[in-house]
Amino acid sequence: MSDFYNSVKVLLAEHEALLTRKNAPAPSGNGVYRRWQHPILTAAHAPVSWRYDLNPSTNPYLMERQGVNATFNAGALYWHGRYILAVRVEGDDRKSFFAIAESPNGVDNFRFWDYPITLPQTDRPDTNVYDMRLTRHEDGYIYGLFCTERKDLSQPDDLSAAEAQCGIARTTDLVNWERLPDLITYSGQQRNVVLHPEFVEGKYALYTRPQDGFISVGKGGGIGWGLSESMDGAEIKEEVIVDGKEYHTIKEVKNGQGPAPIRTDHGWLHLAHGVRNTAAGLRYVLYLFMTELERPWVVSHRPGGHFIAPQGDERVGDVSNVIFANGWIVNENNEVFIYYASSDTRMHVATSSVGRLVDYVLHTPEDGLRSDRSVATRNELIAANLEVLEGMR
Ligand code: M1P
Repeated sequence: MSDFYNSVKVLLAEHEALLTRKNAPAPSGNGVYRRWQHPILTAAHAPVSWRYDLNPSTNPYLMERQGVNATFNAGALYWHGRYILAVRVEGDDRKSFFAIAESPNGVDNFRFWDYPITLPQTDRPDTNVYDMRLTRHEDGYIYGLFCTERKDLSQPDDLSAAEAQCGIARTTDLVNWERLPDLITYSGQQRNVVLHPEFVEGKYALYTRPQDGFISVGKGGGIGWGLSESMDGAEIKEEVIVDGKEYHTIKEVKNGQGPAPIRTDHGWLHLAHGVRNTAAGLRYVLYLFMTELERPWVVSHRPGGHFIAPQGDERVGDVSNVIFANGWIVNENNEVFIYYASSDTRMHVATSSVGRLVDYVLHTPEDGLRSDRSVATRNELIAANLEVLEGMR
């Protein structure tokens, strides 16, 4: 018996060592943001009590009974001075659920709360839920918008045929969640739906991602925008496209809004993901853009190319070559914590500041959509730099 409890103590000590490991910024960056060296959350960060049965009479071999496969795609919130993530935790059974993890400094020591979120169901239960975006809305609630996935009943013989829609829940304490009816839109399916933090024209404003199919956006796609009178029975009657797909860009196949945008003096700063196809499969990267303060559905700045792309170990995981983000935090010092997941497997952080990100968005050239224009834009930079270097001699 004492052997069993000694083994439990070893498990707990190893887990504690992982959770309290100090993180440090990568030795160099690109001036826009700095990656941090260690992933901030992995499957191994899930509490021992979620995975093992710690009772020697029911689990004499101290086996993991309910494994956790991955922790990724977390929504984020700055909450009473703490850095909060609503993490997509995926069990070995492939089912995702949401769990809150909290850190005192935003870069390490993330620790899950004792229990995952208990998400109430609608009269059509979710088969799977994922990718919660947290928005602290000016109406006083914290909203969690997420993808709810269910079997596509119109194709009973195709066991992969699924339907994605936007589920909605809200809370004031992150513990007790009120489930509201799913968003109604007049597009086939929806994923990557995000609530804007402010009322627009007295209505709730949502970023959408209309899509024809479950994986493929088909003729739909782009980051959409629509207004709803209420979040209790939310309905968007008309969607307009804010930022569409574009041939031969990082978002040729599809794109989607990341977290809710950040209000800055220059406009709304947006983080999004773009997807293109390659011989090795889909490649997901992050990009930034800005929209007008008074008209958040109108793009004012569109820096070309990716902002964060998979690098090194980030390239490999359950769905390789994917960087995805649905959470970021601005603290009282205008520092920005970008929480991104790699390859649908683990969570990382990169840090920057509002000033740097705004500078990046305002001054990065747009994608010229042709190689000769890219060369011309680069030549302008080179010519100006050669003069600077000449002056330095
Ligand atoms: O596997 C990559 C991502 O695929 C989906 O994103 P999108 O709808 O833009 O294709 C989501 O399922 C996301 O969770 C996942 O990380």
